[in-house]
Amino acid sequence: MPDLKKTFYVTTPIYYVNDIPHIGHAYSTVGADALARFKRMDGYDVFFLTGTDEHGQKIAKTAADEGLEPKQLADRVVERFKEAWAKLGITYDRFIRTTDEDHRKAAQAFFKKVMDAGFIYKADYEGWYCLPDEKFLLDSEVIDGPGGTKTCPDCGRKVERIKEENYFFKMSAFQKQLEKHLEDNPDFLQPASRKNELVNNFIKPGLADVSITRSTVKWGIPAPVPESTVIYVWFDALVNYLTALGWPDGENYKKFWPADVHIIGKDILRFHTTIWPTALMAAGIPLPKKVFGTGYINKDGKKMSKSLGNTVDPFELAATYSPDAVRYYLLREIAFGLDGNYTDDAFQLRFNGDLANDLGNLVSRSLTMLEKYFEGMVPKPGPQGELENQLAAIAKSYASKARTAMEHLEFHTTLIQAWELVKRANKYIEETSPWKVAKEGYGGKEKLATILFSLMEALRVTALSIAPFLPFTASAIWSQLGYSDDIHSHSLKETEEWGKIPVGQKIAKGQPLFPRIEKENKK
Ligand code: ME8
Repeated sequence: MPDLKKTFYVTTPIYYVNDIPHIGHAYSTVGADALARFKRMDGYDVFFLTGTDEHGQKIAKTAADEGLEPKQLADRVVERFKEAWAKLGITYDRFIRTTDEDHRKAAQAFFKKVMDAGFIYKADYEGWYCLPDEKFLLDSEVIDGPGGTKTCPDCGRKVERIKEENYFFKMSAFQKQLEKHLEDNPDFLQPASRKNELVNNFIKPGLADVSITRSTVKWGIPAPVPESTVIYVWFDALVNYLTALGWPDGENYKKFWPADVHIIGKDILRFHTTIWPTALMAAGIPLPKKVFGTGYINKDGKKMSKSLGNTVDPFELAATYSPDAVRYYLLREIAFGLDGNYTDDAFQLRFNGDLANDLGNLVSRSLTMLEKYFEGMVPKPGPQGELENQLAAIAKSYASKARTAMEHLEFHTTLIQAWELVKRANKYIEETSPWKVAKEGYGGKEKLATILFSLMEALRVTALSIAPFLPFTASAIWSQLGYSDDIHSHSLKETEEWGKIPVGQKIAKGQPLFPRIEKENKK
């Protein structure tokens, strides 16, 4: 029997190793992880790629400034990324490094393919280069800076004038084809709000040919040409999405390409929607289905930067409060395509409100009552009434709503939907007042059993619903409910099956999931 499972390929940017992981890197990676986990639970065979971008002038310079060889710097920083992702529960299938041997081969083969197709030529490059962005800029693009200098239109930093004999990719040949692709595939570039700006500013005015080698840079993959020159870092980095699948002949390439979504930040949307698709066209390779550009996270309304000293360390936050609190903040507070803000106050509000009050209390109150009234054993319920039907209806409607929201990477909407059940269950406790039923005996033990059974069901469905987003918390709820297997091997479909928790299952109440942050403990 052929394997008929649907496949899903999701990627993050590969991060430069000149910086240690910060909350911006965590943002795109946590988003990709939530999506990968969601799709796995929804029955897809998923390949989730992340990694590091290790070549180029910027890395060479940072390494030299620190008295290291570039590879030594990369080896050191890669460990920081891997540790960070382990702490945040990131379930990548491959961590690619552009210094990996298979990537060197793939980047060279890709270059050669585009050259053999006739889209690479040699010429002089004279123009501007933005080192922090590793980006060539035209005279018309740079901005006048202080003292006759020129600055980068994107990052605002000083650009340098370079003159090199390089190889160029004939991107201009794909103008019409790219425009048509964008028209025919409205979902290719998301969110839609970023599309107009990109098309009007960079595509419609005309695609310029782009230099894809650097003859004055030593740290890179040697280009497959007679001269000794390296492949331009972006023409090397983008190919990582193919390398990871074993392009051109690998089984995974046949299985997973084209990528379902490249998740990236808005800063690099232009590379992913101009050079990348046109180079793929030149090489005769199908285009990814979607490129999703996230917004930027600012700190207290200001751009985060090392020089301003206002970067947020997500791993310190994770160590203090829990990795899931960080994941939840990133996915719930900010709509994935929009710019967002980190503030300690907003973090505390989300933590104390949604996590401690709503979710944490629901779990602890419900399990405490089950221990008290039924010796910690899930009781056989009596007939369902109107209130139970309402709870069940909310639970059953989650999966299809979540699927729709996740198609557009609307993590915050999906979490709002998951919280509908949490909130409704909390209200159900107030409405049914199980402590009164127990004390006054009306409705009898059967009524009490129905209430507690329904609450256990609400917790079961909640644990499954939040599993892609708060994986550690979901596992904790699952084992407190008495399950001994791994919640992450379960299916989204089970959220639609009300009444599934086994009668007689013994729960094991644990520590509070989210102890409130009190003002004096505030960081
Ligand atoms: O650009 N808010 O790597 P990079 C949100 N190597 N996201 C942020 C962020 C912030 N403040 N800061 C960074 C590169 N990011 C290339 C990519 S891909 C083939 C090569 C995230 O280390 C965002 O996703 O500069 C952005 O696109 C990415 O980190 C840039 O990481």
